Amino acid sequence: MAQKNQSLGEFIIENQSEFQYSSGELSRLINSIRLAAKMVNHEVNKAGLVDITGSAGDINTQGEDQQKLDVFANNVFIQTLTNRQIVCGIASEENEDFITISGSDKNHQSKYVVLIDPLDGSSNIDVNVSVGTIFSIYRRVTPAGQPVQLEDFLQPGNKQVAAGYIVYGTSTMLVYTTGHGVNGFTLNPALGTYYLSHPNMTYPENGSIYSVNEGNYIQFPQGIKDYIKYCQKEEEDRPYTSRYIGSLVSDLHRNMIKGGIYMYPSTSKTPNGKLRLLYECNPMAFIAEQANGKASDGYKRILDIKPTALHERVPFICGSRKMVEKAEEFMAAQKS
Ligand code: AHM
Ligand code: MG
Repeated sequence: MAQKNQSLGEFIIENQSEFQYSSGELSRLINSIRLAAKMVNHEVNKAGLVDITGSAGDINTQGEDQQKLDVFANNVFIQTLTNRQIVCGIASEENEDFITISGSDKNHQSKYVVLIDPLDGSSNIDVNVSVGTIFSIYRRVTPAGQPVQLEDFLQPGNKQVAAGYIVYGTSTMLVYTTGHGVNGFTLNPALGTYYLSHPNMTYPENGSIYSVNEGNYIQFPQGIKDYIKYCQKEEEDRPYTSRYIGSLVSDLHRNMIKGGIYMYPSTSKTPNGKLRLLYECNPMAFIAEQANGKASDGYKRILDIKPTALHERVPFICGSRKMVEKAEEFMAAQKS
């Protein structure tokens, strides 16, 4: 039973049995992510000092290379997961190809693969705006004991066993699901411990916030244009408020708490939108559904899409259930 103020470590142990395979492996994996996220958080919080201590590409005072934060985050997550011998493969938005965790045969016995966007929205770092990490975990489909294959990563989102995000914001929060609802933990930086602050998070069924890059408006499909006009129309519960940070994790986190819809549709220049199915859309869609929300490409459920490539992109509409359904109605009305 989730108790407010419980630490994440306690929560993981207590809820381990909820997971159908319950060997403790998944719990250890989430624990590793928690640790890596603390290291990234520490670095993100110092980002404003870059101008004082030297910028990426420089050598710092200790004679170490300054890394760009997204490269740093990528390395931290990969190294933490690799060193703990907890996964058999990792795919990252930052890497062209997936990584096979090689070494002893014991490593290959691991059943899980992790897909990760180590630092999403990293263009926001220079201006002190929140960024995030997104992760997604699957059981491999090829036999354990062998090197992982591409098919272990190209599974539809409905096969995820866990997914989550970390938002490095005014506070740092880790939010995740193992398919039994969504829980949010806030980091107490003085103690270095995450505490359960948002038990059983749910999207309000309806909301009044819409989040979209309206600079792309003229390139949007007609259905999205019509839906945006609907959001802006003066009616009993409208116009809705427009809020767009341009940092997926923060935009979705706010909308989950307050009620809202996030859209990154196709544009005439980018027919598949911008966001990546495996690293961004699937984990966020799993969380949204677990929180009574909905995620769609405009016509169908994100989690049912069968991926064909690691870095595949997809139009993404995610948020309060009734709002996403309304956007889908507008899309359907324009479908030729
Ligand atoms: P990134 O993975 O290169 O950081 O891009 C993803 C980000 C999301 O966080 C955000 O929602 C979106 O890109 C913003 O894109 P745009 O600036 O085109 O609105
Ligand atoms: Mg990203």
